[in-house]
Amino acid sequence: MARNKIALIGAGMIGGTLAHLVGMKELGDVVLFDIAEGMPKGKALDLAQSAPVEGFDARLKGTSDYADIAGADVCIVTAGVPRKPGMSRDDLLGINLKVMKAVGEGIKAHAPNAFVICITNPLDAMVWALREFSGLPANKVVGMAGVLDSARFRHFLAEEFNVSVEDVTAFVLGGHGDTMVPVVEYSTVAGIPVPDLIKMGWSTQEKIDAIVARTRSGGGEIVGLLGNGSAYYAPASSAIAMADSYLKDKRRLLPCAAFLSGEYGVKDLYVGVPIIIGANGVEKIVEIELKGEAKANFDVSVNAVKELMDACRNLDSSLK
Ligand code: A3D
Repeated sequence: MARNKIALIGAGMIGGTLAHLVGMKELGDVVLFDIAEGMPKGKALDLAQSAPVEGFDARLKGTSDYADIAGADVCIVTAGVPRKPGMSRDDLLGINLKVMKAVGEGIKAHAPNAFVICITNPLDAMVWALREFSGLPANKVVGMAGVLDSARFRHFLAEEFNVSVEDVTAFVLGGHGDTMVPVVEYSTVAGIPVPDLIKMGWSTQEKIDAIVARTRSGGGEIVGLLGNGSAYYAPASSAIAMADSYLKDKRRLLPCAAFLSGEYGVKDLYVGVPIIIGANGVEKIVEIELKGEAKANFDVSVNAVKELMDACRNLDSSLK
């Protein structure tokens, strides 16, 4: 049986980390694509030379030619520019929209059957534009944000409760921005909801509120500390979890930016919701009941995504 082929569009910090993870997990062969000359080839060679030490078999190829992504099963898109201190994700819109156009056309021409995972920010607008430019069906194009934001939430909750991260489940929904919605009621330790844990004296409402706020600004905290660029280890791990669920038809239920056609009362836009990822891509959009503050925050988040989409339309008249 032929190995899976995974094309990484953008071979920067996340792209390189993705390639290493694909190799270490033996998910398939890797094509690292970037407009930068030489760099993707250098990274591919370096990573290939880690294979004998780590004991994985994967072909790794660096390229600046879209023809090399032909027949890819999965494309993970990180092409574009990341944030610098003081920049919001939305500040990236103009530059990264042009990048999405080039990438969408490249995927359309060479890998139209791929499952596409977009990571480029501002995420919800970029994944929407990428789908428009690529013309792929909406079930085959998703955005990675919720898995990462939930992982941040899970990490902070595990620290607070002093339990294994493995036993903490959490959901962060809505757009990937300051308006994202960590849903406390659906976050648990081994099935025990966080509000019950507060009643049990494991934490206080104030501490959980502070964790929610820290989760919302979790990306910015790392941007500030790194001083140059944004997070890449956890974003790469998160996208790999999504690719793995698709390639192995695992049907994992993960929060991702998915195209909504009426679910959650929202039409024709991408926003973070729980979905099931299997062999057909997005197999199901799971509608959970959002109440009170979570619902209000979700609506704010949807409006923020709509504003970004309008900004994209103003910049590129081919977007409807
Ligand atoms: P970086 O290390 O700069 O890598 C981006 C790469 O894209 C560079 O190597 C560029 O040469 C390349 N590139 C630029 N234009 C093109 C093009 N037209 N075609 C192909 N390649 C191109 O950034 P990074 O890897 O740290 O981050 C990549 C993106 O992910 C940024 O937009 C970040 O803001 C975003 N990001 C999103 C999340 C989410 O949770 C959604 C988290 C972290 C980063």
